Amino acid sequence: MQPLIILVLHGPNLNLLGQREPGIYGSLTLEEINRLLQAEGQKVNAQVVPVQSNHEGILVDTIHGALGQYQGILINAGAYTHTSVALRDAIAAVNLPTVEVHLSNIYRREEFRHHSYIAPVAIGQISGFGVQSYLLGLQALVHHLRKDEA
Ligand code: CA2
Repeated sequence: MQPLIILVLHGPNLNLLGQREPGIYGSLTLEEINRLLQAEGQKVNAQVVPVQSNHEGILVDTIHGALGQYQGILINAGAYTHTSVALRDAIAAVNLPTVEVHLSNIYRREEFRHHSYIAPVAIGQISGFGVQSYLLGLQALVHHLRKDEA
């Protein structure tokens, strides 16, 4: 089984996890989520490399830099999910298999969160399961990549 390298991208404000709004986003910090993802990755021979930024351009640059370095992308674009054509175009440009995840169920929240610019360029989306959204998203991405390998 070939080792996979997965880029995990966290968008704006997710660095505040565990410190505010635990009712919506849970009580785990981003560091704790990253550690859980790395442990999950180890089980399936995938190295997980997390990056968080509050800046759209840095996220775009990081996606560009992923080409040739990573086999897939797991992304929670945060609020940029609902606003960023630039992130969507970057994902489409690198054409790496990408899974979109959200801690909260974006379809049970305000109307403006119901639309994702990322969804049409992702292989799938998992929303509403807290930290499990990330872990399920990683499993789905690895499963998709291994299927391509076979
Ligand atoms: O549910 C998700 O994962 C979201 O991507 C989170 C974004 C939100 O804009 C999306 O609609 C859904 C917001 C992340 C903000 O994270 C915070 C964490 C702690 C305190 C305040 C914000």
